[in-house]
Amino acid sequence: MHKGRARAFTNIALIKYWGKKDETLILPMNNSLSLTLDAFYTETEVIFNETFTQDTFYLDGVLQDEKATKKISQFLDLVREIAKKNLYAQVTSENFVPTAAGLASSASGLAALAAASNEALKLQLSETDLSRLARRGSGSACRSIFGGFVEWEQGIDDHSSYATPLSSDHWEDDLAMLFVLVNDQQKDVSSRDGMYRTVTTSSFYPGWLADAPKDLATAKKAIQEKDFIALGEVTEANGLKMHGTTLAAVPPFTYWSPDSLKAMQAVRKLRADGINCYFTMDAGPNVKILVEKKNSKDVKKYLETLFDSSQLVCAYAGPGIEILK
Ligand code: FM0
Repeated sequence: MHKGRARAFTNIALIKYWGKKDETLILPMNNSLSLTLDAFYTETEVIFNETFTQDTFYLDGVLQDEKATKKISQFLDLVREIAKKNLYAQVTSENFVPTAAGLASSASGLAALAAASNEALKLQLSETDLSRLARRGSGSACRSIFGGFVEWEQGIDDHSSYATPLSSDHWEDDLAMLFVLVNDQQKDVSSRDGMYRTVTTSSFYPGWLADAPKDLATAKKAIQEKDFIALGEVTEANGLKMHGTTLAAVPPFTYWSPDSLKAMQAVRKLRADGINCYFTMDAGPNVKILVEKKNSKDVKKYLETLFDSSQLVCAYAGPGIEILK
């Protein structure tokens, strides 16, 4: 029996990954940049055993169906290939997210599974190797191997596409990200399907691609200079551009709900009142607000006048993967 356990934290992109140039290897169309956060994480245990006759996957105590297990199995196939061992596994994952957040994260999940597999089979993969491996499970997972600010270099092949931590003199410790958890009845288009539809059909996609490298350079410069306004402005602008591409997809779609717009409006109002904060969104209706730690209480206080306090979660910068005993 070979057993490993690991924890990985979720990350939120400030410069988004949106579109693949290789669907199988999960190579992105552009570099992205994220902040790893402490508030949401996944703990995963993986056991490889000679006696197992198939892969099984438990998530939050519930045995998963064929479809959910298949994604895990395909990822484990990569691990088995590296290990040169043909053993089935039992994967047990727990997502630590606030109840009903709708934030079950593939980034923290696949990063934790990569790290737990490495431990179980004593593969001795470096963090860069783990980032490459996690990427094959879910693109954004390659960034969750590391803490703080992280850049995913798109690369041109499997070997050259991986994430690295950005040196920032610990500036991320002065920052916070406030989550506005928006309940929405509507079923989201998954990020995987959404970005595929956008790349293949949206006439706005070339505009996104033209701007992404400039936005990335602006964000990296802002981090170097600890310029919060510059980082916030480019984060908000880049997120809006990503969401703009979905409107021209065929068929068109949007991740925004009325409450997402309400949260965006609140951010603009706070800024007008002199509190610097900026929003971003991913493949769902939740809104994430980047703010300096010193202002996070004021932002939360104002949002509490508009949303239920159970919908608001304040996160700070988080660490990279952790091996659990
Ligand atoms: O995180 O198809 O990693 O940069 O969150 O599994 O590779 O779930 F929605 C925007 C994440 C996309 C932006 O995509 O896709 C970001 C997004 P996969 P992911």
